[in-house]
Amino acid sequence: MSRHKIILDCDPGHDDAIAILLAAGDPSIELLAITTCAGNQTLEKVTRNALAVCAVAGLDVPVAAGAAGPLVRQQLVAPDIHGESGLDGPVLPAPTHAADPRHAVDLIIDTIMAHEPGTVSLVPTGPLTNIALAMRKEPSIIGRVKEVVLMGGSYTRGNRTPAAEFNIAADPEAAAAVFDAEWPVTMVGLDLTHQATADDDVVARIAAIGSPLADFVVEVLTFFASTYRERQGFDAPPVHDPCCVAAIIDPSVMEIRSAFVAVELAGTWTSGMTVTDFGDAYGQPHNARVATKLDRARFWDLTIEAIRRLSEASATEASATTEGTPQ
Ligand code: PIR
Ligand code: CA
Repeated sequence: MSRHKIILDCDPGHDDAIAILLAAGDPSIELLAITTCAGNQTLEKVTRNALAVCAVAGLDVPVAAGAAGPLVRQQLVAPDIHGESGLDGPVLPAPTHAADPRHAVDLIIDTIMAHEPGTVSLVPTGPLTNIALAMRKEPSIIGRVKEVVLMGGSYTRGNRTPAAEFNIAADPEAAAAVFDAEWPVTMVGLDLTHQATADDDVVARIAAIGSPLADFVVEVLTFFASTYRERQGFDAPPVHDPCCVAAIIDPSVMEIRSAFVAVELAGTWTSGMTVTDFGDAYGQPHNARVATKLDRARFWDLTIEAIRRLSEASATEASATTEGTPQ
C-alpha cells in the first residue's frame, strides 16, 4: 500500500514537534517536506526548532523557512505557552543539516508539482500564511492537493481570545483564503485537540521507551504541561498538532461533521473566530469537514508507537556507525 504523502507546515512549538515525530515515525506516512511559518515564535526561532527536532529524531527531510509574519495584521507570538525559544524545556541540539535554500512557498509548490495530482496532503499546524501565499503564487495547487488538514479554529471558544484560536487569530486573512478555496479542508480545532491531553500516564509510557528521543519528548511535554497548568489552568496539556497527522493515518481516530466555516475578519471583539454552521443558518454551502470527537486512546497509541519506531531506527543507525568506526 502506498503511503500518505504529506507536507507539514508548522511553527514548532511543543505540539508541532510531536506532529513532526508522528509524521516521521508512522509507517503509513511519507513526510515529503517540513515548512515553517512565524507563529508560536519568530520565523528564525521556529525554523531552528524544526531543524533541532529533525536532529534529535535523525530525520533527513527538507526544511524550508517561509513567512516571517502575517499577511495583514501585527505579528502574534505565544511565549507564555512555548517560552522564549518557542520550544523551551529540552536542550536543543545543534541542527545536523541546513535549511533548504528555497522559500517555504516554493518548496510547497515544487513538492506538490513533483507528485501526481491528488496525492499530496497539506498539514498546516501554524498560521496559514505560507499556504495562502502558495495558493496565490501557484493557483493550480488548489486543484492538485489531495486535502488540507489543518490545526486551527474552534466552533465553541478560542484560546487567544474568547472567540479566536491562536493559529487563525494570528493570520485571519490567510485563513479566510484557505477556507474559501476549492479544496477539501478539514478543521481540526480546539474542540477536538483539547481532548488530546498528555496526562501522567502518557508521559510515563513515553519515558518507558528509554531512548534519547523519548527523553526529549518527555522534556517537551513536561514544559508544555507547566505552562498550560499555570497560564490556562489545564491539569494536562492538550497536544494539538499531531491530531491532524493522526487523522490522515487513521480517519477513524476522530468523528467529523460537515459545516460551513467562515473566518471573522471584521469583528471588533471576534476577529479570527471560525464561525461554524453545521446546519443551514447562513444558507451557505458547506466548505469544511470539522473534527468533533477524538478516540484519545487510539491517538496516543499511534503517537507513542511512532516515537518508539523512530527511537529504534536511530539506535540501529548509531550502532551501525559505531561498528563501522575502527576504535
Ligand atoms: C498553543 C498554540 C498557541 C497558543 C496557545 N495558547 C497554545 C499553538 C499550537 O502549536 C497549536 O498549533 C495552536 N497554536 C493551538 O492554538
Ligand atoms: Ca502549532
